[in-house]
Amino acid sequence: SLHDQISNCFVIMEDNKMFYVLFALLLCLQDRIYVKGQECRLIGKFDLHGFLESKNHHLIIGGMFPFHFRTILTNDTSMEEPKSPKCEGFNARSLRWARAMIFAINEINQRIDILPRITLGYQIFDTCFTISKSVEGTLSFLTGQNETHPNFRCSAGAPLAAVIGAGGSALSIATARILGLYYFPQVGYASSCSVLSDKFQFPSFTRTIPSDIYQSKGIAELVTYFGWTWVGTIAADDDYGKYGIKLFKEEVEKNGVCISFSETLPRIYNKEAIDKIVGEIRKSSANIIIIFSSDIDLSALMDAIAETNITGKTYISSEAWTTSALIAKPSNYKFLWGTVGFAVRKALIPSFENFLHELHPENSTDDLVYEFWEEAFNCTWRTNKALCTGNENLRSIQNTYTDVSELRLTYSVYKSVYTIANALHDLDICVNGHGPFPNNECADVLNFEPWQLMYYLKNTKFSVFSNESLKFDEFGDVDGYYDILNWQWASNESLVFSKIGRYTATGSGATFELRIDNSSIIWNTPTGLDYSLP
Ligand code: TCR
Repeated sequence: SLHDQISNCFVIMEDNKMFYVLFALLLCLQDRIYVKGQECRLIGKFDLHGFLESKNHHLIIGGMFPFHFRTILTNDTSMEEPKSPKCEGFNARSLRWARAMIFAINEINQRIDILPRITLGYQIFDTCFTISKSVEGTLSFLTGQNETHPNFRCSAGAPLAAVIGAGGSALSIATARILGLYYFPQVGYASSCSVLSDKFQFPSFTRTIPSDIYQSKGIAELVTYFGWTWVGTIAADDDYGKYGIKLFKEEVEKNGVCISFSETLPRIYNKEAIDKIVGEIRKSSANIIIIFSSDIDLSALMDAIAETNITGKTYISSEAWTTSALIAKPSNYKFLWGTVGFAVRKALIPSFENFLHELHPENSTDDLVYEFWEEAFNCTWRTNKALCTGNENLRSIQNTYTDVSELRLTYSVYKSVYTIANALHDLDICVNGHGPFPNNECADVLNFEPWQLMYYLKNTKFSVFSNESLKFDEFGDVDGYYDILNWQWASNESLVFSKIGRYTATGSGATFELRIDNSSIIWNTPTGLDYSLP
């Protein structure tokens, strides 16, 4: 009975076990509403948006991207059927990331040296930068249908090989807990939180972005290098912000650096909380402020600072906002110039710019591209006022989507696709009798189990654009490589991100190296380095 199942469940309530429990409960629930002789009923509907290309392909790669910034809060009355929330705030940067995934898949399908007999399709979902949507997407991937019932795999088209995503660490953690139960391969392109290296909790997670354990240490070394002893910190209220700042503090406190204030950004917009942080920045004599946050969570604070006259502070940025157009916008320049920040490896991806320009709503299966078009060209498809015609040209505008000057996370997405394709390739070229599985058997590329691909994913090694070779350590992590950038005036109305040094952590953190070219830095105070005790 339901009661027995629930009481059995609680005995094993721990970490991933908790998800087994949740699934058991879902199945219990299914039992409860299942009346013998009648059809199964759906107990809730998903509402997921994204891109799908699955026909005539052998395998599918799943992807998750934050095409929107948030879900719309609704007052839940429990008087009607629950509805999956709608999303708002279009995020053009992540549309570029998703296009990089599609671009890489197309490229691999054309190459004869990787998976020559296999073509890949994709299914991409919008996470709206929320955990709930990421979990919806994960369950959808696993069931192969827009249904909530786990433990079935009834995919209509080609089978799903692996999942890319889910974006922010908090989202990937939720996703990885579910996928981990099945040992289902997941490759993160943006989730840098150090806890994801824990293979006990996240056995099937690997990533192409380095763990923040390196970045936090790097920022701490930077602070020590410049002799700053009095700093403030601001963290996003998620795993990324909280762990990032925690590791940073642990590192600098060893070196006698003092923390003047430590603030947390509100998750949902809240004027009082923002004003309190602004007040703290103004009041404090610390002129160095370290901010660990995604650009999405940080933008409200920056908008609030822009309305004040606070200047003369130097901000140290974590990778997620160092080159973000959401933060690096003209209204913020007067107080953000001089910012010094970490950024992940950058690449030029040949032909990618043209591919971005090929996007058109009429060739797309989802409303997302219509929504993007309306924003990009400031027109609408619905009324007669400023009607979009479809003849608008992406080449005529400059926006976050078309900007290919700083392909960093975009490049990380590209590498995630290549990681999966190379693992699949290795699985495919296995010779029976020499394979890694019992009796030296191989797996069949058209019909393998998730854990079999996991074996290859962990062991794959390959190079990208001949100058970067990629391999994963036992924690599914890559080496840490960061550019250190400084926001400098290019003219009196534009800023450039100028490279002033780099930080590398290799051999799973066995060797570190910080290199800074002091003379190339432009500080936003006349005295520059003079930021010591109050
Ligand atoms: N890691 C963050 C999320 C994140 C992000 C970004 C979000 C990173 N970089 C750029 C938006 C834009 C790095 C996390 O949560 O792990």
